[in-house]
Amino acid sequence: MKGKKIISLMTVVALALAACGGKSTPTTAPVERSAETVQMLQKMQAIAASGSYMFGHQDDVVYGHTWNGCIGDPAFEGRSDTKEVCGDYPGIIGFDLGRLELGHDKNLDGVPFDKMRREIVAQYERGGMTTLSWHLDNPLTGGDAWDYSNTGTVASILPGGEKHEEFIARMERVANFFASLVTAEGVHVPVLFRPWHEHTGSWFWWGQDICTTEQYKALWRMTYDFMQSRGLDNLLWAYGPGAEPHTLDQYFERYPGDDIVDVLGFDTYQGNDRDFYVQDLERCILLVADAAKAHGKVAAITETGYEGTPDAQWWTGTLGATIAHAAAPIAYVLVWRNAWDKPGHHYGVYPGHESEQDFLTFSERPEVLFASDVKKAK
Ligand code: BMA
Repeated sequence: MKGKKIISLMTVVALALAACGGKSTPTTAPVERSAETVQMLQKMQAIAASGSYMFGHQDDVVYGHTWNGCIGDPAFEGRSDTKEVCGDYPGIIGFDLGRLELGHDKNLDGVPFDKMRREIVAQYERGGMTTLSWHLDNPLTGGDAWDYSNTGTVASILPGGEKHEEFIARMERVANFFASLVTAEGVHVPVLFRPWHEHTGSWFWWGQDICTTEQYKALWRMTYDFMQSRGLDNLLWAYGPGAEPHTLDQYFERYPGDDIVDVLGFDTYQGNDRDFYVQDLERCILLVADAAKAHGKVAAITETGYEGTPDAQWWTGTLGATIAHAAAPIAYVLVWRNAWDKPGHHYGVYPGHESEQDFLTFSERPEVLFASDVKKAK
């Protein structure tokens, strides 16, 4: 689809108005980021520059290995597997927006969006940060995010595509959620949005072999322009490929542009081969740090982990040691979720896990930041 025109701001605004009824505000004026959003980015820059990094955990406060805080039981309010081990919440917490775009009240993992909103505000109020991923269903086939059966999916939601208007309505729901992230004092809570992730692999419908470079870039641009058109002043943006790129050219092959990206990340997981992971994690850290330096962005490990963490020394011996050895500025490392309903599908720590002591040691390292450390960071 080379040469296909990117959607204009005016078209987006017109479509957004047509789909209105939500809480975000259509605007044609350039959106200025709120002071809090600018501060969040500056804090990430400062953390990375100081040689520290935030510990991050997906879904940390909504459920844990043995509990589900999504059933409305007040007994689970404030719980966190991380806090139960080390006494503090992660510096950055991740949540996933998948199915918000469909108007569902819960995401693909059963997390109610009302609960997610409250937890995003609570994380902000305790001084921590939030990042949001989006495992969204396939808008053409109706399958899930992993349904890459139709290589026309991305084209179908771009301007001119058969699903474009429907997709605009889906983005509207996401924009309304962003607009609803407000404290009791009226502060718009800033969040780091990380859409269209792991696109250098081919397991999502927006992946490498499923759409063209031009389509992928247009997808990003359309998403960004739409959120701008809704007047959102609380968004930072993360570009997060997988571990596939080995060179800066490969890393930036589908990069949508410096003007719409703040954080450069990558996702990689440990499998059976520890040595491979250690080498590859370090290689990716160095690559993303180079990329960030060259483009004036913040680097991060946007997702990692070792499913089940079957290694009692993993936190200091593998993760912490590799980050220390790379000695490159990164703002955070985020490990994936501790699913309460999938035995063995956990990446964080929890009381009683074999790596509990080691996590405690890791958490006590001055460079590893939790929510109260982030609150104090300048
Ligand atoms: C995956 C797994 C899935 C989950 C998805 C979105 O990596 O954890 O179980 O549905 O992320 O959170």
